[in-house]
Amino acid sequence: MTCLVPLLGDQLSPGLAALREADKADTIVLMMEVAAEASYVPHHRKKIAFLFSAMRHFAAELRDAGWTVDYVALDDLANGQDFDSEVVRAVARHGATSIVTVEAGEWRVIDAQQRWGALTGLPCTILPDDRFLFSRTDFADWAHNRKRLVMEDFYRLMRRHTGILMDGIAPAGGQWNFDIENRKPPRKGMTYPPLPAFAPDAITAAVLDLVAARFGNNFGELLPFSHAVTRDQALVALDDFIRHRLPRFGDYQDAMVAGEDHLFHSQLSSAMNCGLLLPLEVCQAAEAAYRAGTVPINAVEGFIRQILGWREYVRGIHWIAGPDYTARNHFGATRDLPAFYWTGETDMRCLAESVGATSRHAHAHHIQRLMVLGNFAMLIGTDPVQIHVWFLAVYDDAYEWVEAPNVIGMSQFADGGLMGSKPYAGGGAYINRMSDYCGRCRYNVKQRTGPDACPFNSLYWDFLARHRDTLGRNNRLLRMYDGWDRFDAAEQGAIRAQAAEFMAALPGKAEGY
Ligand code: FAD
Ligand code: DLZ
Ligand code: SF4
Repeated sequence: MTCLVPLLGDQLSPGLAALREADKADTIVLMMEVAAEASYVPHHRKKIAFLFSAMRHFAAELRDAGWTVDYVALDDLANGQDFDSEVVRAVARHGATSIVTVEAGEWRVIDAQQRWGALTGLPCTILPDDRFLFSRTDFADWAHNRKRLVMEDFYRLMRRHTGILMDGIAPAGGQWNFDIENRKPPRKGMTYPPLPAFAPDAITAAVLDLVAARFGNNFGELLPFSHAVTRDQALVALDDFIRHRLPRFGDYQDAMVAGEDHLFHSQLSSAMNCGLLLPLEVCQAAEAAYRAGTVPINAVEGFIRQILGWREYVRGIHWIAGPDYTARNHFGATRDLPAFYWTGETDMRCLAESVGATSRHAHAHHIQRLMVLGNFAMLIGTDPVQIHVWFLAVYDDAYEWVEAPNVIGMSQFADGGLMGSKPYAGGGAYINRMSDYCGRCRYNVKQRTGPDACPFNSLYWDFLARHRDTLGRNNRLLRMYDGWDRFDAAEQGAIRAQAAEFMAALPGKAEGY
């Protein structure tokens, strides 16, 4: 009896359900680098390198722990280059009699997993992915019959459910949420602790060569490469964050600073999303620092809310929304994604800085993603599928379960409000308040109209005016519509003309995308 355990690129956890249930003596773990996954969207080169290197290191660690691992590399001559053909080939190679796998984080890949039984004629068990803190079914039960899915309600449930940051039945620090103390703008002259850097070893060096040769034309800078690619390195990165950045995480959570790509963020999403770190241990490490008195409550609560609250919430939304979620288009938006999302060639400094960070690191922090890149795409009426593909391709932490709700739901409001109660639309004033971008921008953030006016300003008002039919009765937007109504007709006309002129001059799609 031989059991085949196909293990996917984002399942790099020693305690994965399929490994827990398996017997080393009669199990073959199958890991597959396949072109179909490396190219279903045009991934950033650093994302591919990160994942392949992490996969290869994980395979080596499994072997050291006594597992038999069959690792199919991308350039293996017989590689069929998709999951289905590799599973079929491995079954024949090893004379497997059953298949056990853990449910993937994307509908597309779950479809494949559901085919493996019929394709091979073997019993195929698909286990739930229990590395999360709330199961798919528990989330569906929570969501059932609720009029609105409010993240804050879910988050409080999760605090009680896990006991994290709880003093008995009361929230630690006497409050559930310390957001009011967070969101400070960046201070001039502030310094930011450097990130730990992990020098590529021989395994990573081979992957970097492979990616340079095979994906040379993909978006993004491959070098320098200093990602944590093993669990041990990811634990070092976690410890470094808790010591050096978590204490000020809350205060400057929403800040943006030119040339500073990390600020006080953890940069742990890529390690968590591929399984090198588990969300529970990350929350526990943060809580331990708070209990030891080295981290203030506003920081630790803000950080834990992102993981215990947002991360679990978006995953739940992804599963209840179903496979058609990424096709939603509440505003009927059709514009092509402007080429500068791939090239960074724009004189809007906020966008150029955010695309630049993305290109350098396959990473950008939350407010760059939400209030610059996502916001701009929504204001100009970008086709949600195109911006979804962009986000899925360019970030090293992007898998559909987490990317799609954030993009289709939170940033584009293309789901009409399943995920959030209002669109995250903002003008230049918000970006100016939270960043130092505007100072050296070619545009004037204070102006709404005229040749130097910040495009975000006219686009913001035009977006509200354009969608008054659908958004005008949203209670959370009434104040914004009051603001619009205070402009006289001439000013409204000038703002809308300015927006129309700007949008007409936007570049089209980047060549090849
Ligand atoms: P920190 O700021 O240090 O936050 C700590 C952790 O909280 C993160 O590592 C992450 O695991 C979690 N977290 C925070 N916010 C969210 C959120 N909204 N959803 C889920 N988890 C969250 N995150 C991804 O992991 N993958 C994505 O593909 C992704 N796409 C996004 C697209 C858009 C348009 C937006 C607005 C947000 C997206 N996010 C995504 C959420 C967030 O931007 C990233 O998790 C965060 O920037 C990762 O950097 P960090 O580890 O330094 O996070
Ligand atoms: C993102 C990605 C890439 C680039 N390549 C692979 C791969 O070659 N093999 C693999 O097992 N997984 C890869 N992944 C991750 C998957 O595309 C997919 O996103 C997740 O497995 C879905 O949960
Ligand atoms: Fe962005 Fe406008 Fe500020 Fe320029 S002025 S950086 S375009 S918000």
